Amino acid sequence: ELTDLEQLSTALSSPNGKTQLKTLETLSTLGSSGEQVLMDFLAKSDRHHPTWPQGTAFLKLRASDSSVVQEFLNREFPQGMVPLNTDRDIDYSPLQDLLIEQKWQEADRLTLLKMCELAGESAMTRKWLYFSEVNQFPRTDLHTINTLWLVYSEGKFGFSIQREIWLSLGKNWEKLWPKIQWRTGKTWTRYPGGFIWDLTAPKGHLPLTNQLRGVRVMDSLLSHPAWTD
Ligand code: UYC
Repeated sequence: ELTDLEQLSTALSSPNGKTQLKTLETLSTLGSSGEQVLMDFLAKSDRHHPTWPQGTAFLKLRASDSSVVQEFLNREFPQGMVPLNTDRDIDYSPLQDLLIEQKWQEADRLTLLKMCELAGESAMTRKWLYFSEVNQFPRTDLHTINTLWLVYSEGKFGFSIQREIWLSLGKNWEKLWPKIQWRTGKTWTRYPGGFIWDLTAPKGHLPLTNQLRGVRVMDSLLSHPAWTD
């Protein structure tokens, strides 16, 4: 007969995201025995390919005041759950820090700056991107940025999520905007105050890509080969 904790431990690997989220929430209310299950879950997880339940478990453990938990996190995951792989020597640790702290608006701005850094010096001065620069982004770095957003947002935010929604709408931008709440009726959502800067936002709401100069940058991001191999 399985104990309740064993059942919860098994449910962490459920194929159903809602079940996983509920289980993570339940475990985080059970004190040290729940924390032990969450630590075991992280300890046996694939560190090279973290997914959002690991990120959520990490965030729940991080909020604990237990020194056992804090020592475990400092020892095993001193920088967070996401390996910061880069082909262009970019430091994504400030972005990981902001996302761990759930500072969504600052993380959104830093995401653009890091992509400008990725594009090169002229983009860093310009502070916005050409679609031709986005096309040349290394897959590695786009994966790192996307995984950071996914893992710390319960799987809600990131370019790959926006891409899935966009594909499900037949690549129709006019259908995408209301779906991710970037437009309501005829009204564009105003930056920054109109956007929702927390996890109550609809799936795919963040990160933002300004549409002032058209859809080509967003098209390059969502069509990038990073998402198909
Ligand atoms: N803004 O409306 N946006 C800005 C968005 C549009 C505009 C920044 C997103 C529509 C101007 C970000 C949407 C539009 C500025 C975003 C949105 C418009 C600005 C700051 C929903 C008018 C001042 C970073 C699609 C009808 C800056 C940056 C400037 C800024 C994001 C106007 C992140 C997702 C078509 C005038 N908007 N933007 O990129 O360049 O500047 O003058 O998308």
